[in-house]
Amino acid sequence: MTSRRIPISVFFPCHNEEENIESLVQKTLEVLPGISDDYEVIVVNDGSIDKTAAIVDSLANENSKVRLVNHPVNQGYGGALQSGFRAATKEWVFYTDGDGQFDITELPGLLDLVDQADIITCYRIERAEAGIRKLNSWAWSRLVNRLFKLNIRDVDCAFKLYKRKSRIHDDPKRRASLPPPGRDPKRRQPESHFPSVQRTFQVAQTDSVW
Ligand SMILES: Nc1nc2c(ncn2[C@@H]2O[C@H](COP(=O)(O)OP(=O)(O)OP(=O)(O)O)[C@@H](O)[C@H]2O)c(=O)[nH]1
Ligand SMILES: [Mg+2]
Repeated sequence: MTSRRIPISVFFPCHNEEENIESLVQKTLEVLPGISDDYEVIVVNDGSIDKTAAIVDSLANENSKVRLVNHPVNQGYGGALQSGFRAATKEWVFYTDGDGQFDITELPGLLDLVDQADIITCYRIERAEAGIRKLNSWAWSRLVNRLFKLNIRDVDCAFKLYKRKSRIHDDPKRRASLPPPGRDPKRRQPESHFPSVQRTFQVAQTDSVW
């Protein structure tokens, strides 16, 4: 694994996650010092009617690296993501779901790719979904990929790392060192370079165990 360290904001969209959020934040605070000297953990509480906000408030009082962004009224998952991105202040921004469905200890593995990509988006090796959810998910991914001329294997995977300012294509030396477009059979390598977003972003995909 890389010894690369990055400034990073980690955020979690949360709606009624009183049973999960404390352990997720604590686990994250154990993981982040291993990959960063400059980090923050943001919880976006999206109009929860349980104790999510109170729990995060008390975590924030104990640790200045923890912040609560509060939506008094539910704005939905997309609204919570927007708030998380707006609140994040570090060079790299990572988010995953506040229910702890994904394993935050897999985050350090993504750092292998930060020198080659602006967006590192994971895909689930095993999906626990079945039936209509699986079909919905498949159709949604096809639609998004078709509309935006992308080739993202698992659009819905909530385990993503973004570089705040993506300018690596402006740097000819870095561009020259990147592997050629196309599928790369090795995991944790850029899988493809997407023509429609290539001017702005370099996208890499890697696995995440669910
Ligand atoms: N901001 C926001 N987040 C929500 C809302 N509903 C759920 N969430 C959060 O979004 C994340 C994903 O929601 P889930 O209900 O786990 O959805 P899912 O992962 O597709 O479904 P499960 O398989 O049941 O876990 C969790 O972190 C929730 O707290 C909402 O209305 N607003
Ligand atoms: Mg979930």
